[in-house]
Amino acid sequence: MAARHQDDIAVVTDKQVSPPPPLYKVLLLNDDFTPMEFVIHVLEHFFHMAREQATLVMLKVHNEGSGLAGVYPRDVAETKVRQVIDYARNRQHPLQCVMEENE
Ligand code: TYC
Repeated sequence: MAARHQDDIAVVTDKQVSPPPPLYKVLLLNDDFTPMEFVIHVLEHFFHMAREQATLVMLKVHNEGSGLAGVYPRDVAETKVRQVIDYARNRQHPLQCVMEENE
């Protein structure tokens, strides 16, 4: 940030206006083996959904193949994806979680 001094007053001459950082959708993908109750638990625990909303999202994934868990800056989205996959694998569930840029 550039500044000039006029009579001891700092003046910002070229304010940088940055575009907002890109956001990323975190999606859950359907599979034939992960229990529905486990998916609801993941949506409650990692995405802070109420049970009713978590149930609707789980059913959307089950019926349509994918569903939106949340929208976050890149680093948060990456962490969510890793946490969900680690959590599922540690419990022998094949649940898949992916991220894609929110256009
Ligand atoms: N299709 C799974 C079943 O019938 C349920 C399921 C829902 C799995 C959502 C994954 O992301 C998922 N048990």
